[in-house]
Amino acid sequence: MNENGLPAKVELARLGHDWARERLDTMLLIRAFEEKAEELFSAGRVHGTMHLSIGQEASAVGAASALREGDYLLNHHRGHGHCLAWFGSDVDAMMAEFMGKETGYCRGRGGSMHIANVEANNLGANGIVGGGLPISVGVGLSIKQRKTTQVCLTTFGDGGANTGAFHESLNMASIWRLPVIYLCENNQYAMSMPMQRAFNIERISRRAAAYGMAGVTIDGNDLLAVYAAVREAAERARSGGGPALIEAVTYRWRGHSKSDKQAYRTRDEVKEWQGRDPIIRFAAVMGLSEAELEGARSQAVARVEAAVAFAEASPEPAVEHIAEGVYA
Ligand SMILES: Cc1ncc(C[n+]2csc(CCOP(=O)(O)OP(=O)(O)O)c2C)c(N)n1
Ligand SMILES: [Mg+2]
Repeated sequence: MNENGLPAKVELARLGHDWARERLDTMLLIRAFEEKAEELFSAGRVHGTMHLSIGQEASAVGAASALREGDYLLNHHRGHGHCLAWFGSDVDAMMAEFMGKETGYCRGRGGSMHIANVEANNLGANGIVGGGLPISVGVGLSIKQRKTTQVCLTTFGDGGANTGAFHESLNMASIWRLPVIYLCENNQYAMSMPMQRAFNIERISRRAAAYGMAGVTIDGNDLLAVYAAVREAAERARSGGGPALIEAVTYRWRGHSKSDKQAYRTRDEVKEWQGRDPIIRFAAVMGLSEAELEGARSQAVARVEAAVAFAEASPEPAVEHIAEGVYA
């Protein structure tokens, strides 16, 4: 059953095979991209750090699918999937950014954690936990003053929901009825801190009541559940109904970042969550055979390999331009 009470298969039939296939392909692209990025990082060909969202793909693809071109995205540090699922997504520019090349989204200056695509209203990620939350109030206010029907999707983690910025931002957005969708990707941990030790409530979405906004907890590994929840929130926001808080319950398969030894969780726990793979679950609802899924997976891997070739052939940023974007 999905959020509308419809069996998933009936809901998917309504959305159509092409719609579903596109969503599946985007989830596979994100998975293949991050697996490749991880390999390149280990080989010393991508620098900095990296926060992989492997296992959380349904949240990124489900959310973007429920929105329209022209809407805004404020992303967080675990946001590769959101960038790849967003409007105007370009896997070549994404890989080039990771590899520090001039053809990257931010001309190689941002790297994995700071990818923005302002032309597509992807306003970028933030290295400060909860850092996108106050910005969402500004974006929401701007939309309201311009009287458009845009909305702003703001992503953050369970840890982000325990910052002061979370409380201030949700309160302000609610008072001013701003068209912002707060998508909390509760992946059970903030670095090594388990969610159970950081909250005295079971569901983060309960906090919405304190600010007088709608709040819902959904299965974040179910693309259709994310899609339905974000669509409902977007419809409400576009018609002046104000913000909403969506808690998408999910799990990161990899460590917090590339330096995490993961001493705080067991292999069995990771395995258990891997059994809830959002991609395999969605393919099953689509009724794809194993061979069909493998075919789709190979296409995604080939697309990512082409992006690596593009990035490798791209020039490094020239030294003469080093101060651009630093001084105004
Ligand atoms: C204000 C601030 N405090 C602490 C950190 C260090 N830090 C980086 S990521 C992180 C955990 C974030 O956890 P969560 O919000 O659940 O997102 P997840 O990494 O699980 O996706 C912390 C504490 C930071 N970057 N910014
Ligand atoms: Mg987390």
